[in-house]
Amino acid sequence: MPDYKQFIFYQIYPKSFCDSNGDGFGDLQGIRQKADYLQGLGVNAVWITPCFASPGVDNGYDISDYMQIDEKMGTMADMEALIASLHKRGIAVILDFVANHTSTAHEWFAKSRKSKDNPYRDYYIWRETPPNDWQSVFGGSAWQHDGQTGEYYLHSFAIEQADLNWENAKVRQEMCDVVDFWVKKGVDGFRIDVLDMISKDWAHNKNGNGPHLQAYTRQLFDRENTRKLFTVGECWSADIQTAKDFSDGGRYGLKCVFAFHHLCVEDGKFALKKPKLSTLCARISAWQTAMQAQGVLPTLFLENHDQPRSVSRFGNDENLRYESATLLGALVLLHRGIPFLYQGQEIGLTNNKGEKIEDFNDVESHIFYRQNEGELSKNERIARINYGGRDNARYMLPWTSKKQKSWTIPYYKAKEINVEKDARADKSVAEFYRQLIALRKKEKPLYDGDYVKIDLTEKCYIFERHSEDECIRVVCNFQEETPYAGKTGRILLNNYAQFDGILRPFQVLVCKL
Ligand code: TEU
Repeated sequence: MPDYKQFIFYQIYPKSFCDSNGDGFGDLQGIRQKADYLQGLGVNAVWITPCFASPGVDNGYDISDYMQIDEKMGTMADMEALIASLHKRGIAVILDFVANHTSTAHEWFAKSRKSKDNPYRDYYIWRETPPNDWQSVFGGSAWQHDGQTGEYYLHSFAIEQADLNWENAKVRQEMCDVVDFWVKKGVDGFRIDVLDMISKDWAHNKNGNGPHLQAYTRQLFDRENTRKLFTVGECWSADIQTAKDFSDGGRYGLKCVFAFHHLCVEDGKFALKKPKLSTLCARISAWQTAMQAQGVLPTLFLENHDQPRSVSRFGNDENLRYESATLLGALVLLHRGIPFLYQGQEIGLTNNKGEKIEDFNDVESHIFYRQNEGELSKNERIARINYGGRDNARYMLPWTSKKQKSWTIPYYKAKEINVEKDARADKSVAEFYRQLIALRKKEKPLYDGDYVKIDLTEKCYIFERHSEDECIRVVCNFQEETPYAGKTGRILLNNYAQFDGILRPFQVLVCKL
C-alpha cells in the first residue's frame, strides 16, 4: 500500500455501483467484478459507503447491525473476498463508520425504548420533553416522541436514525468494538460519518463540536491497533482554522477531514443557484494556501453520494460536457491534498431527471418536498430536487447502453453516457482522468509539491505545483474564450486537440515549465 499521502480515492456507493445478480441493486460481488477497472483507472484506494444491515431508510446510513452485511449487498464472505481482491491489486479499502446514530431497528434501540430503566436506555438521548429547538438536518424537529415511555429521543437526521449517547462509556466501547471488528477483517481505515456531531455541546445549545469530541475520536483512533489507519472525518462544521485540528494526526488523531465550504451550498443544496467556477476556484485556492501554511493535507473532491453531479453543478453538461468534466477532474487531481473521485465522475455523468416526487428515493428530498408544500409549487420543488438532490449521485452506474434493472429511476442519458461508450469515444473523459492520475503519480510537483496561486480572474485560474527544481503549471479556463500569452513550457496534457494562444471554454493545460 502506498503511504496515505499518496492515496487517490474512488468512492463507491455499493447500492448503485455494479449489480452482479441482476436484481436491480448493486452488490459486493459487483464491486469485485470491477476491481480491474478500478486498477486500470489508476486509483489506489476505495471508500465504500455503508453496506451493513439496514432497513434502508437512508440507504445504509441507518444501521441495524454494524457487523453484518446487508443481505441485498451479499455476505461477509463476499466482503472478505472483496477486501482481499482489492488488496491484491494494491488498492486500500476504507469503510464508512456511522458513529453518530443507529437505525431505530437496531437491537440497542429496541431495548432502549422499552423502559426508562432499561440497561440500554442511556445508549440513546432521551428527554421528558424537547430541551431545545434543535432541527433535524433533513428538516423538522430533531426530537421524536416515542409512545412506549412517552419520552422524546434525539434524531439529527431521519426519525428512523436515533442519535447515540456518546457520553455513555458503554456506547464508546461498543463503537470501539465495531472499529476493531473491521480492522481484524483487514480494512485500512474509515470515513467517519458526521464526526463532529458525536459530542453534543449542551452548554452552548449546539448539536456538535462538544467538549468531548477530541477524547471520543482519540479513544477510537489513537490506539495501538488503530493509530496507523487512514481516517477521514466528515465535518460540515470544519473551517480553515479548525481543519488543521482534524487533520494529520492533530488534536483529534485523524488523518484528514471532509470540509464543504468550496461546494458553495451555504444557501442550502436545493437553492437554484449555480455557483460560478471563479467562486469555486477562489475557495479551493484559499483552502490550499491556508492548509499548506498549516502543514496539513486537505481532501480534494467535488462529488460524493450526497451531492449533485459536478459537471451539472459547476460545468456545462449539455454541449461542453467533456470539456467541463475534464477541467473539473484536473481541479480535483492536480491540487495539493488527497483526491476523492466519486463513482461515475470519471465518465462525466450528469444529473438525472425526475418528473414527480415518486421518481425520487432520497429521504432528504422527500422531507424537503413535504416541508415546502405551502411555500413552493410542485414544479418548483421538483426543479430544485432535480438540481440539488442526492438521487443525482445514486442512480445505477451505467456500464453499457443496455437497459439495466434498477432500484431507482434509470439515468435518462445512459444510452449516450456510459462506461463502455466513453471508453470508445475519441474524447473519453475516463481516459483524461487516467492521464491525470498517471501524471499525479509520475510528477513530483504533483504528488509531493507545494501549491502556488498564480492568477484568478472571472475568466481563468492558474496555479502551479513546485518541488525542489520542478514546476508544473495548471491553466484552467472558465466559460469564455480567453487569450493566454503566459508560460506553457512543455504541455503535458490538454483537453483540447491544440492550444493556439486562445484558451477555449473549459480548456485546461497541464504544463511542465
Ligand atoms: O451526511 C451528513 C450530512 O449532513 C449530509 O446529509 C448533508 O447535510 C446533506 O446531504 C446535504 O444536503 C452524512 C452522510 O454522508 C449522508 O449520506 C447521511 O444521510 C447523513 O450523514 C446521515 O447519516
